[in-house]
Formats: sequence, structure tokens, C-alpha cells
Amino acid sequence: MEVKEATIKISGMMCGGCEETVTNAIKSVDGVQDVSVSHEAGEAKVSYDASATDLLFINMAINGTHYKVVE
Ligand SMILES: [Cu+2]
Repeated sequence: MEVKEATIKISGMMCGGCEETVTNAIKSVDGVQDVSVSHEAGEAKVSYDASATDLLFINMAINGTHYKVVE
């Protein structure tokens, strides 16, 4: 296991409900260890096992919601 941390900027979140949607989307990715989403900061802090997943998959899961990763 190779745990990495990333902060991902996300546009469009307005409230706690948005945070929950994004949190659930990120948690659905295999290999994600921990997630903390803030709509005020407009970002997600994610810990993930880099031997099991990749940021690309996490970004894809976020982009599958109404909210979008800011590149
Ligand atoms: Cu909301």
C-alpha cells in the first residue's frame, strides 16, 4: 500500500448536500482511504492507495456528478 494525499479543486459546490454528493462519489472509488470535502474551500482532500487507484479515477468520479474538477 502506498498512501498518497491530494487536494482537488472542485467548482459548483454550494452547501453540505453538495459536499455529501462529492464525498460519496469519491468514496465509491476503490483504494480511497479518507475524504474531506469543503464547499466553502471548494476542494476535496483525499487520501488514497496509489497502488490501487489513481487521481484520474478520482477525478472521473467527481466529474460524474454535477460538480467539476478545476484543472
Ligand atoms: Cu448543495
